[in-house]
Amino acid sequence: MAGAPNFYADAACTIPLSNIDWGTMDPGESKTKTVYVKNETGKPDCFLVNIYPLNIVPPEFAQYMTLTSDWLMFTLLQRNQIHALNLTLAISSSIHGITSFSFDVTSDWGFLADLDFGHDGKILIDDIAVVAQHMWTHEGGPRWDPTYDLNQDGKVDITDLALISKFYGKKLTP
Ligand SMILES: [Ca+2]
Ligand SMILES: [Ca+2]
Repeated sequence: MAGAPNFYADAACTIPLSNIDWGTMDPGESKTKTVYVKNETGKPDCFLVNIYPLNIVPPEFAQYMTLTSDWLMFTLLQRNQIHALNLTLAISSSIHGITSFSFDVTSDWGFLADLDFGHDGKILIDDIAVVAQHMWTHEGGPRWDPTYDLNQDGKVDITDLALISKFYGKKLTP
C-alpha cells in the first residue's frame, strides 16, 4: 500500500492521534468518538477500505466488542483534505470478567487511480470487468494477482467487485 492518511485528535489536524480514551464502559453500552483523517500522501482520491481493531487485550474481549465507523465507502479524500471519522465501540451486554481493555485501531486505504485498470482516467465498466474476470482467485492459487484484491484480504470475491462498483463513473482527480 502506497501511503495512507494520518489520524489526528483535533479537527485542525495538529495533534497526531496516539490514543483514544474510551473511559469506563458498562455492559450493553456503546460510545462514539470522533477522530480526524488527513490525506497527506500527496495523492488524490484516497478511500478507506477497512478499519478494524487489532492487538485486543485481553484477547477474550474480542468476542464482546464491535468497532464500527461511519465512513461511507465512496468518500474520497483529496490531497490535504481532512475528514471527520466517527468510531463507535459497542460492548455486549453479556460481557463479564473483564475490568480493563485496550486495542489498536488499524485501517487499510486505497487510491482510485489503482482501480483504473484501463488507464482512461475514469472508473468504468471495463475496470469492473477485469476484477470480475479474476473472481474466486485466491492467494497461492492459479491466476492469482493481488492487483485485483482491492480490500487486501487474500482473495478476489464479491467484496472486491462491490468495492469497485461503488466508484462506477468516478473520474480521477488530476
Ligand atoms: Ca478506467
Ligand atoms: Ca478481496
